[in-house]
Amino acid sequence: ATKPPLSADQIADLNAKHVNDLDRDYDHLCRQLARRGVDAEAAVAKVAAFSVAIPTWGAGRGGTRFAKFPLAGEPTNIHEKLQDCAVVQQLATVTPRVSPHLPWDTVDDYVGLREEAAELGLGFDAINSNTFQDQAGQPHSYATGSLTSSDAAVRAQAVEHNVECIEIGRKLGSRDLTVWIGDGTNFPGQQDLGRQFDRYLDSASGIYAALPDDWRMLLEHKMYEPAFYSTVIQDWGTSILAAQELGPKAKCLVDLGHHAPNVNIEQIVSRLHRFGKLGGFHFNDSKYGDDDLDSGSINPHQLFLVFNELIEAERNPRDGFDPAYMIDQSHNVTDPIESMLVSAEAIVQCYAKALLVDRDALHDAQDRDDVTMAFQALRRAYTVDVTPIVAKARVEAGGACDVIAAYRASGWRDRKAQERKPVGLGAGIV
Ligand code: PSV
Ligand code: MN
Ligand code: MN
Repeated sequence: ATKPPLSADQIADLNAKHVNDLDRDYDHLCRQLARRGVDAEAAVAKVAAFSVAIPTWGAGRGGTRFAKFPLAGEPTNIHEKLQDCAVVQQLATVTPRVSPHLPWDTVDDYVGLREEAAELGLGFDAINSNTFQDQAGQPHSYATGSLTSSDAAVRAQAVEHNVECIEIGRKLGSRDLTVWIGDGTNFPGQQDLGRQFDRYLDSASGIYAALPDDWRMLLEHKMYEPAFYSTVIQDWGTSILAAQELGPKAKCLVDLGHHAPNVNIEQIVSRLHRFGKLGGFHFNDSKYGDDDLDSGSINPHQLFLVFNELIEAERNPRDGFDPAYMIDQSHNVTDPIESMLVSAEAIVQCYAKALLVDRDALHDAQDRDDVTMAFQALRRAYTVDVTPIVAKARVEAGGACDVIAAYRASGWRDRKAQERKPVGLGAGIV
């Protein structure tokens, strides 16, 4: 039996205040949408089936390279992080899986960790490997890069770490390995750009060879940082070339913050899908670079347009369509649980809006080159307040009508501030 951290009765009590209003708002929206020929109940069913994984590292206060400001009661180990993720899942009901990062989440007993998560109502999603930092006791440094280092012993160590991540992932019940490397150069001439990529392909094929049949290797690109002159896996072009070279189990992962400014990310989604290579997503938002801000906080329209492409992709599957959806954010100034709650809600809202697009009208307008009506098909869906649809699906799944109010009423963080050991200053900067 699961042992959820919050009391289900308390959530139901809090919901009792809202259910009449919610039903009225939902009925009104259903009637409004029905006039347009849109089925709100179908959207609720799709929303109820949607889920997005949350990152273990998102459960703690993040930091910048300048400072981290700890929060009283924040989790300091994987066990406490799982508890906080379980709180998010209980209230939001769309985040049933957690994505771990290794070696940050190292434990002695992974089978036990899987059982512990299951008791909290959680499973595990993609395993993230980490060869972008040195770890205590590791024989070789990643100062010269990892999978692409000019030093064969360093490359072997980085491959071995990824293979170990797969082994750990099997124990946890994961089926994806996400590989992001920080390798690149800071000076022109520092490395040969071609040979560096050759070394990547060679190392990556060593990892690929260790993948079980039902696993995928998700290649995550990022334009820059920590390397500032060139990055080996810098964009979706390099990513898809590598994925094609490696084989069918290699796919591309799109992190919304990892592109040049103003890049059309929804078009990248469409392109990757066209060639069966869209493997996963890291949701976040950004203003300037890889800011890892809360999803939908800066550009919710972009998030909607991304989901619009994802729905088109789902309707036209190529090579299967099963992207691993995950939040990848750094919560520097908020309670991480609150950020994950509102981010999950923002993601589902954009998905729900994209579900409301009248696709026949859109495709018809596109075929007739009616630019105004094609854009109107998107605009009409985007401007709908889908709060009742999303809340309805959540309450029916046992979650909270108002996620933040319920979380605050639970007193969770204050209780944890009494129980958990304080975080040391400067600890855990990532
Ligand atoms: C790199 O910026 C990244 O987006 C990758 O997904 C890493 O695993 C994560 O951030 C680390 O915080
Ligand atoms: Mn990411
Ligand atoms: Mn990132």
